[in-house]
Amino acid sequence: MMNRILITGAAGQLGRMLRGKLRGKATVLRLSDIADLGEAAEGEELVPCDLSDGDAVMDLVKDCDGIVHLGGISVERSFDLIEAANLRGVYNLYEAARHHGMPRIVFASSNHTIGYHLQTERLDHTAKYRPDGFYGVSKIFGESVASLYYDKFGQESALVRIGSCTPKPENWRMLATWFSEDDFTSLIETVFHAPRLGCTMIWGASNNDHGWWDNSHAAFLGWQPVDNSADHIAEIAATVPVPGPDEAVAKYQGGVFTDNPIIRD
Ligand code: NAI
Ligand code: 15L
Repeated sequence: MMNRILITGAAGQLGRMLRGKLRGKATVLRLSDIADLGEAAEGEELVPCDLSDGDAVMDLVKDCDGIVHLGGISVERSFDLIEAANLRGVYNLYEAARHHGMPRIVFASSNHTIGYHLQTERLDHTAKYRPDGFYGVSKIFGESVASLYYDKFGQESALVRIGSCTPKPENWRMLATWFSEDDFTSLIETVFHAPRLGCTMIWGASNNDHGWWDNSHAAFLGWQPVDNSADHIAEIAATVPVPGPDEAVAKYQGGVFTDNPIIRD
C-alpha cells in the first residue's frame, strides 16, 4: 500500500475517472488542479495549484510517493498556453520530484508525439517523433525532461503515450487508439509496484485487434491490457460513417489533430 499518490489535472476527464479508480490504492490521494475539485472525500486531500508556479509545485509534491501527472493543456492551443502549463509545468514537477525523494512519475504523454505517422505503419519504442502540433511537441519536451532526470539523477518515469482514453471507443480511428479506463488504471498500479521501472515509454492502448503500437520492449513490467476495441465494432458501424481514405482521421495516427492550424491568439 502506498502512502500518498498525487494526481495533477484531477479535475479533468481522466483525473475525475482516476480519482474514483485509484481510491483505496494509497492511504491518501492528493488531488490537484487549477479548476474546481469539489469536496474532499475520505482519504482525499485537495491542493489547488497552478503547475506554472514553481514554488507551489514544490509544496505540492512534498510527501508524495507516486505521481500521476495529467495536468496541463490536453489539445492544440496557442504556444503561450502550452508553454506555461506543459513546458514550465513539467519542469516544475520534475524539479520538485528531485527535491522530494524522486517519487515515481506516470507522465501522461500522447499519441500526438507521433501523429504524422501513417495509419499503415506499425510503431515500436524506436519510432521517430512526428508531432502533429505544439501540443505534441510539448509532450516530447515532457518525455525529454523525464529522460534527462533519469540519466542525471535516477528519477524513474513511465511515459505513457495515451491513445484515446474514453469509456468506449467512439469512432473508427479509436479501434486502434482506444485505451480503456480499466487498462489505464492497471498500468498505473503496475508502474507503481514494479521492482524496476527506469524511464520507459509505454503505448497507452488496450489489447485492440486493430492496434498500431508494439509494447514488447516494456514486457519486463508484466503489464497486460485486457480490453479490446473490437468488442465495440458493431456499435461504431451502426453510428459512425466510414471516413474516406484521404481524410486525416483515416490517414494519420494523430487523426484530425494533423488538420489543426498553428493557433495564435
Ligand atoms: P483535461 O483537459 O480534461 O484535463 C487536464 C486538466 O489539467 C484540467 O482539469 C485542467 O484544469 C488542468 N490544467 C490545465 N492547465 C493547468 C495548470 N497550469 N495548472 C494546473 N492544472 C492545469 O485532459 P484529460 O483528457 O483528462 O487528459 C489528461 C492528461 O492526459 C493530459 O495531460 C492529456 O494531454 C493526456 N492525454 C489524454 C488523452 C485522452 O484520451 N484523454 C490522450 C492522450 C493524452
Ligand atoms: C489526446 O492527446 C487528447 O488529450 C485527447 O483529448 C484525445 O484527442 C486523444 O489525444 C486522441 O488522439 O484521441
